[in-house]
Amino acid sequence: MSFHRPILSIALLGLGLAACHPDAAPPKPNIVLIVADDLGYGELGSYGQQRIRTPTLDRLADEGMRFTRHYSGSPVCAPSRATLLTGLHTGHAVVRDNDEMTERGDVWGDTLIEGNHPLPPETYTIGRMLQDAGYVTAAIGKWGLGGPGDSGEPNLQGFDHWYGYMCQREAHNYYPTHLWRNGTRETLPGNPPFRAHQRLPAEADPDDPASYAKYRGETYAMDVMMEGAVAFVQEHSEQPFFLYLPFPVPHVALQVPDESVADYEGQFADAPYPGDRGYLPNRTPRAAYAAMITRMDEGIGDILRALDDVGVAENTVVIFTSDNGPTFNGGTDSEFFSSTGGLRGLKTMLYEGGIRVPLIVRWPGRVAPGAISDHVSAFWDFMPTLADIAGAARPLQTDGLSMVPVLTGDAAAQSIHERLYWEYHGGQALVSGQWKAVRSDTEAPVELYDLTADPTESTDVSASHPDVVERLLGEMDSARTPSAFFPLDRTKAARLGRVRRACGLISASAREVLGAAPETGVDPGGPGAPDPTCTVALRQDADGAPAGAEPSRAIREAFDAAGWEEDLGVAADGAGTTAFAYSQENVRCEVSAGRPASLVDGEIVADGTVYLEAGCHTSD
Ligand SMILES: [Ca+2]
Repeated sequence: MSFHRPILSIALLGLGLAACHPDAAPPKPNIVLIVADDLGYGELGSYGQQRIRTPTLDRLADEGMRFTRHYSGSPVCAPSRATLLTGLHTGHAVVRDNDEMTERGDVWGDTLIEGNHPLPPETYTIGRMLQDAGYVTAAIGKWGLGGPGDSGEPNLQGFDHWYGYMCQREAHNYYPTHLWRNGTRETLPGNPPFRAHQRLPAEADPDDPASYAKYRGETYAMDVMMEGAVAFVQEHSEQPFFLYLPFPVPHVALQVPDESVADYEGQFADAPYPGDRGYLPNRTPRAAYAAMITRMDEGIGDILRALDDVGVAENTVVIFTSDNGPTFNGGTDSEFFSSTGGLRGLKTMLYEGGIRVPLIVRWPGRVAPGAISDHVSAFWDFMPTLADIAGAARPLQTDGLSMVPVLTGDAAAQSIHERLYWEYHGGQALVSGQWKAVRSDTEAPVELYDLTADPTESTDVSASHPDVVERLLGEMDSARTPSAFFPLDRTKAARLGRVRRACGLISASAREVLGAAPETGVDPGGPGAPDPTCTVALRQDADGAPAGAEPSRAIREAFDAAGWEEDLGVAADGAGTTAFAYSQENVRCEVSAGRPASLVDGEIVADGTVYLEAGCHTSD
């Protein structure tokens, strides 16, 4: 606790001991923060798991403190990471949902489109906070808060070193063609490109391992990220470091090297998963899922050994948690594994199973080994907690509370949250004392649960406590600020989504026929401008365009194929360019595209351009 240090120094001076301790402050602790992806509350041995082996993390719990009431930032990946890195809950965070930015084109099919909704420039992150406190910082894993070349890149958001998946969609395949090391795209050896969402062909034998050979490569992303984490520890033992490890497992697709599956094969009744619920087929889905977690556990063992080997383990805080609850698709079986530990709900839900996650903290000499705490905490507490651990300046704006008092055995001094708040995809949840209010939609009735008496949220007691419901509803309202990009109102969100997808149709055509990425812009609208709009623009030298390319024709074909109606009242200008408009339900897109006349009548001159300008908006 940094605020005790001056008092200690004065005491030492008074005893005449200062000369023996010229540097009274101990070296700043290193911090390793490991975040699993979709790992449930009940999926570690120390949290009651019976079928999946996690010996390293169980040892970590024995050597540290285990929390029984820790919450992730969101029931899905990107916003959870945003709350962790910025110390703001989803009522205040910039990123409040996964956002694939569909205005860019076929984001799920075109592998050249990477990245998710980016953190804005100059966001104050944990990484930046610890850089300012003298730490060297690294992030290795799945980022999810920006893409190549935009403001969300990890190196622009407080991390000196970065290695991993920039884009969440890419992380649906653990044998990706590439990972990013800082700003460089690094090819992974032996990983051919394939789609991360496929079904087993009808003619394939589901019991034959060879049927699944095409859903893997030679380089398993988790292995090289683990190696990167170990190397970072080995290379930075002389300076305080922050190693942020948002690992992409056990999120689907179910993919893990054979030798790890072999440790589980035959232990469970297992039926082949043909891929009918998303992601990739797997012959032994239960064994594969368990093996993914155990292999991660082994890799974490390698990192802990590296801390021992370079002699910094005693001065390193190791934290393990998960970004949201276990999932329901891709061949997983959360019921079989009791993945939520009996809690209600799964990933994407604001019930406890979607957001309550394991939290283990090992801090030698400060945290009592084997301790268990029911202190209520959440992802936005990491920023002030790490500030205290590192002796960094406290963040000016945070929804979090430092957990250092409870960690260091001074529970009486620990500040308690008056409330915890989440919003996601139109739903809201608020925990206040024993109560939890939750609703799936702002139009839906509020459900009320007494978490003390009913931790599995089995009985809605809203009818018998209307006063509590009224109070918590008011707190939900005051806990948040509006977000233009992530409106709580589902109708508004749907309108924005439709207009962005409409621009995506145009962008995809432009990419295909012109071979270049257009610039896209989105104005999400707001109180003063209620209609969301988006734009697509591209200008390029004719030399760079495919011969005979006609962007207008390609875009028209795309609209026709998607069942849009052309507005025949918009006339072509007849000068080598065309202007036209298409509508579908409440979305209208206006497009100008083509080549200037000097280019189409005869030859193409070198300084000519092809161009595309388009805009879409809702009209109700
Ligand atoms: Ca996740």
